[in-house]
Amino acid sequence: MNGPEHTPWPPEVAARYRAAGHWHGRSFGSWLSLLAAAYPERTAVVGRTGETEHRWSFAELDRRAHRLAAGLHGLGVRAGDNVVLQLPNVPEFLPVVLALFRAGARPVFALPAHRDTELRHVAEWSQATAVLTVDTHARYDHGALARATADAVSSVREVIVLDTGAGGSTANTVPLSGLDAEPLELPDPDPEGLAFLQLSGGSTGLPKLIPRTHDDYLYSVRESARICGLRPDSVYLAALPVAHNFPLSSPGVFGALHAGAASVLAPAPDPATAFALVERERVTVTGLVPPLAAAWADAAGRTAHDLSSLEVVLVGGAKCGPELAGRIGPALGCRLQQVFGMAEGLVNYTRLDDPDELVLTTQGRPISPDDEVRVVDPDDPAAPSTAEVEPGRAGALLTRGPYTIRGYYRAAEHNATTFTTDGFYRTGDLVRRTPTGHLEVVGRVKEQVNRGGEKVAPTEVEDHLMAHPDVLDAAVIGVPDTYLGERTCAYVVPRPGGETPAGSVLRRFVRERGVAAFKIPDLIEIVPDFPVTGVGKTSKRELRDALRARATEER
Ligand code: J2J
Repeated sequence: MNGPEHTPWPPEVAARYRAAGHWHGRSFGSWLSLLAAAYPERTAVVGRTGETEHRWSFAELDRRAHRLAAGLHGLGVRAGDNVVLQLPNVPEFLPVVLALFRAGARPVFALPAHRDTELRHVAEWSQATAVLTVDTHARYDHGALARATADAVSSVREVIVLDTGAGGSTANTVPLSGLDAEPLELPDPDPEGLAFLQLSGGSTGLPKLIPRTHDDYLYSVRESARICGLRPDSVYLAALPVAHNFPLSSPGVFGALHAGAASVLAPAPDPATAFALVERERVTVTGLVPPLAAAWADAAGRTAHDLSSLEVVLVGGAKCGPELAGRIGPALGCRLQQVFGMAEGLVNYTRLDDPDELVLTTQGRPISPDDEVRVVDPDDPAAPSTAEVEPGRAGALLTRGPYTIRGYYRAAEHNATTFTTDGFYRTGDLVRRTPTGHLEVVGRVKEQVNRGGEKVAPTEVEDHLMAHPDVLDAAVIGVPDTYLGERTCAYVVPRPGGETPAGSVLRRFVRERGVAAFKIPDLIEIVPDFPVTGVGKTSKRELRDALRARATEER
């Protein structure tokens, strides 16, 4: 844990982004105040907390965010504090996040799937002073998880829990409902300062923290709302976990707020739950990962629900191939918009007026004319931004621009290899660029498995497996899967002379170490040695390449 919290853009570049009108010099708090003044009576958020249905107007959201900011301040939450946030799709998510922004505190966006190891890691890395969570969600006691995190990480002073009536541990925690106080005049945070920390999908070990500023993020939110055609009478359905960058900002709940539109928070993304909400709330736009889009397309033909309000469905997070892309629009009676984004910044969208050919075969083009994109030599992990491949050839995607970070949070060493010396972010994605500037994602150069949008870092899972006393070595790779696109396969070499652990034992072992369920290997192959000849003393990376080649050959 070293290096700066956030690597600012060089002053002359920042000046250019301001002059171009990308950065408005406005904080999230003052943005919300403007929205509340412009659309006081319009519905901002609809959702359910336990058995209670909420429908809050912009004015009500603003009021709640003000009162909660004062309550957080009263509890000792101060400007510059990091607060780990783990909330499912409940309406409180929005006032909580906006209140933290107003208090100058920075939410660290954990996902509901995260467990002990992830929460502890992000709390430690961010030196969080509080954890804010829900009592119980999907039968899991998040209050207990947050309390355990606080007990393990000495910087965490408070655990704040949203009571949904679902029960769970609340000992030594503060109820969120108690943080309701008369609004205070709090200093407006610096718009060019850190607003929040997103979690990276991660390719080496545990997630990195992504520092985003008010100015840079709000630029991407405004432009996303425009590119996705949001209007005050749009209705956005947050089907995916709302803390993720995609449903948060592409165009997401923030894009909807910016447009004066309503956000409906779905407790789960399955067709039965989501279709009922689409019908009841007349949802016009949503965002899905490819496996969900496929499930929705299949279910649409059988449903009795009226989906006719749907205008646009965004699909991204993982590659949506032309076959699936071609089915979505006709099945759901709407326009498909592909989105290829990343929490580090760059977001690409196909445009609503793009020809079908581009919408079906590409993942879109960048939001901003000032997004700089380079497609460089994929075989050189240290390729400079000048090492561009010939036009139309596939290469590694590098990018910099007005909403792409210049460095991860306190990660100087990692930053030295993940960013070029001239400030380009090495996305790790393999892309081809069309003459129109659209990008087609054709693969990856980074070590990551993309399980239908959920990102798994092989080294992280290997480390968990190797913590088992009977495991000598482990290598995790992605193998093709019709539903998820990819799933994880762990090759495990048992320790000589020890027991040979069964796959089910190892899966339970990894689960009990406290990791998000999507990281538990889908397949485990116990092998006497790595089934690779000609690979002697070699790097894990080469080993994984060889295993992947073999797995592909065997199919
Ligand atoms: C192929 N790979 C894709 C796509 C993301 C909008 C949408 C998604 C994310 C996201 C996001 C892909 N085709 N259409 O933040 O704002 C893979 C790439 C990328 C990584 C980023 C948003 N869309 N990917 O998925 O930070 O490998 O963000 O680098 O979770 O997902 O993952 P993440």
